[in-house]
Amino acid sequence: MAEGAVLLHGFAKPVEVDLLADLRDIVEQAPFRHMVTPGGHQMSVAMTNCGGLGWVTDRTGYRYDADDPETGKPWPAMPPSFRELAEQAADHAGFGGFSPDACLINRYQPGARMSLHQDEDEEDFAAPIVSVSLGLPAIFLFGGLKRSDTPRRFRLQHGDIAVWGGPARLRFHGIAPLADGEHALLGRQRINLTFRKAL
Ligand code: MD6
Ligand code: FE
Repeated sequence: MAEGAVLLHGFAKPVEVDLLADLRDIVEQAPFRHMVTPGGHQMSVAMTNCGGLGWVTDRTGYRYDADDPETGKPWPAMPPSFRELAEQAADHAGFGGFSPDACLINRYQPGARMSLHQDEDEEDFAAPIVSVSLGLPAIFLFGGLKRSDTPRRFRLQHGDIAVWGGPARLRFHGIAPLADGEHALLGRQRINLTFRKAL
């Protein structure tokens, strides 16, 4: 996609059944919820997390937290199926030694979108981000280092993994409003797993 940003088509397909079984367990312990931004807007994307740290937003700001604010309990552990896939994808993309401590799980229903943003809440920008797409296809908006740079558009399909780091780590990006459809395994939704090293 750009220097430091690689799209691995179908990379997650061989383990889709394991991923979805583990996802079901996570969502039972930490259900999807629509978080509120510091500006007071409820996000159209529903979120949960697994791993030692989870990304959260509320009226006070964005942060990583070891506990789910809804339950007060630690986020569910990152299952080996998730961790191994993320580490292998990073390796494949040329980022050896990636060891994620956070996995943000996004659920898009038709019409949900993610406006252009930078992933900048992590301590260390040396580690890449690994982003797994499952379910309905989406249009990934991939911009530059300035908000005003016109984004390019990439189609992300079930099983695709985007890995980006190095010179691409702070590029603006987002997801266009999800088109309606029906996916054989996931129905009317798209799930995105985003692995990061937060600390
Ligand atoms: C999504 N992804 O794919 C939203 N961020 O649903 C992201 O915000 C993202 O895909 C950083 C790197 C890759 C991503
Ligand atoms: Fe992002």
